[in-house]
Amino acid sequence: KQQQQQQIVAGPGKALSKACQHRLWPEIDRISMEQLRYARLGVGEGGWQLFAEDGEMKMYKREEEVNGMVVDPLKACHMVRGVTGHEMCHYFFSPDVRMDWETTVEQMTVIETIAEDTLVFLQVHKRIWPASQRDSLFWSHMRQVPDHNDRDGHDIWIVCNHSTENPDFPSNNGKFVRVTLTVCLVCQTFIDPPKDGAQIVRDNITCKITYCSVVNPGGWAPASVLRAVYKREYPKFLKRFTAYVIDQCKEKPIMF
Ligand code: 18C
Repeated sequence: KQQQQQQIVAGPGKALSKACQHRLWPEIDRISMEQLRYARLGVGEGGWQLFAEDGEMKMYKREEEVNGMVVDPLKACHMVRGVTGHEMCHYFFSPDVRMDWETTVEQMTVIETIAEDTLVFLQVHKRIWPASQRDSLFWSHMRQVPDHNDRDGHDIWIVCNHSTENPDFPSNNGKFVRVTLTVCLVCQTFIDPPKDGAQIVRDNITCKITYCSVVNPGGWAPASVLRAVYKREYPKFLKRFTAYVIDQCKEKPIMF
């Protein structure tokens, strides 16, 4: 219990998530922290292959199949100037802006608000012809975690999305095939201190992001088509999402 509480406390004066009373909390806490550790491992070991690169954005995958279905894990690293980790995670988590940047989603519903930092989403994705249309049902949790390696005391922000079940929204109900997913976005803020103690402006901040994803298509789909979709959609997502956050933040006060 004490160990669990240490993980939940985000930092001095920061409260426990109100989600900690919920039946899903042990799973949410465990998977979010596992994903944080996994994201922080480098790509030097573990058979990661670079498959897309654009400036500082690098995307790696491992080719994996389960029962003949492609489930290639993906890990992407990027440095984004002018925004903080809190800002990146805020826009990734918030349902209010999901449809502004997300291009794989046709319809999004929040089916449960567990707490202000923990929601359950049902999403219907765009159909890729000739495969069946997919949907996904997942909890999404956002958290600030102290970074013990950062002497300046900047926290890490994480959003973790992980598939769940809900009897009111059964899977494979005849209309859609349900994909399962585990996704995390982990962000660290770096500040280049301005000279003479001047105020920190957006030019002084850089955000290091790591995005990890494993999606199981839930039903058979041709491996070559799936890998082509991955190769097109992941770089498109990361470029579009980071550009969106930069644009949203540029005239706003910095949210540390
Ligand atoms: O992480 C991202 N978004 C989050 C918020 O929405 C959340 C969502 C994860 C997406 C899960 C993948 C759903 C696949 C649905 C089908 C693909 C539609 C493509 C439409 C193209 C116009 O965590 C950002 C997600 C970034 C994009 C991921 C693309 C992954 C493709 C996986 C394909 C799996 C099944 C495809 C089925 C049939 C293909 C022949």
